[in-house]
Amino acid sequence: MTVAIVFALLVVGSVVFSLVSPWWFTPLASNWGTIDTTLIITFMITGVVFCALVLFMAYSMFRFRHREGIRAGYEPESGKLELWLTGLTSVGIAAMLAPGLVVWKDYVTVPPDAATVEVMGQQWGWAFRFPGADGVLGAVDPMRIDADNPFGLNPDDPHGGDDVLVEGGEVRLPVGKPVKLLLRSVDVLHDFYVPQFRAKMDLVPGMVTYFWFTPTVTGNFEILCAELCGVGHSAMRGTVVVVEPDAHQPWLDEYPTFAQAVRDTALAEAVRQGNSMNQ
Ligand SMILES: [Cu+2]
Repeated sequence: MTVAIVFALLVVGSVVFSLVSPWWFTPLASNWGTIDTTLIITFMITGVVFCALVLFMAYSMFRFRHREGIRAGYEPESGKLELWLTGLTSVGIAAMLAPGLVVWKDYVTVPPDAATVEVMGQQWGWAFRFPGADGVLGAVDPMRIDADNPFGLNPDDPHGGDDVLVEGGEVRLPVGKPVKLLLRSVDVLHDFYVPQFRAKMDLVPGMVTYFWFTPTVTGNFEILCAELCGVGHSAMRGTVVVVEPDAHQPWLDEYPTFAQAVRDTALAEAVRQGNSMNQ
């Protein structure tokens, strides 16, 4: 009897907690409201099933509690009950999965006008590459990655020279413009996640993954790595700053293109050699 009351109170407490809890989704800042909808549908269905099952257990504990002289009947099979339970479970599972299929189709269908930005993850930070004036990202090769060429760009590819390299963990994106993020990892599995955008995707060494979204709110949003990637995992953070469209290009212009970065490196080397000759 006591356990039955505890079970019933557990249900009441869970429902009350869900209704008054201050912990809920962060405010949405992208087009992916449908992802919230699918999560809420799942939350509702699992919540109703949780309440029904636990209340049923409480009822059974009370209704069929031990009483002198009463023996339990043994009924291992009930075709009718199994049919009902199988049917209801199937409907519940389908109701949880079907909306996700619709949203997933949108998630993997990139709008043709989406801008392309590359995100590069490595233990434990983020870097970004914009395709530059030609709109095409230059070819890369992991074997070329070194201190002077952190993105591993192939200097022979004419598309790479105007690529804009953004290091330092902060990237700015224009509000209202769809963007396709191409994700690659230098070392291990990472996962690019901005909670307010809802969208996320793994970075897998050896391949380029992607997802797209449209930022809908200006402001600063924290990038988290959502894949345990080593001792510095929790420090693998960055910032997406969503700005008005006019403010984006001036910001991008502050960063060097690959051609400039190469020239700067060569210049630095020349200066260094010149200094040592003067000494
Ligand atoms: Cu990581």
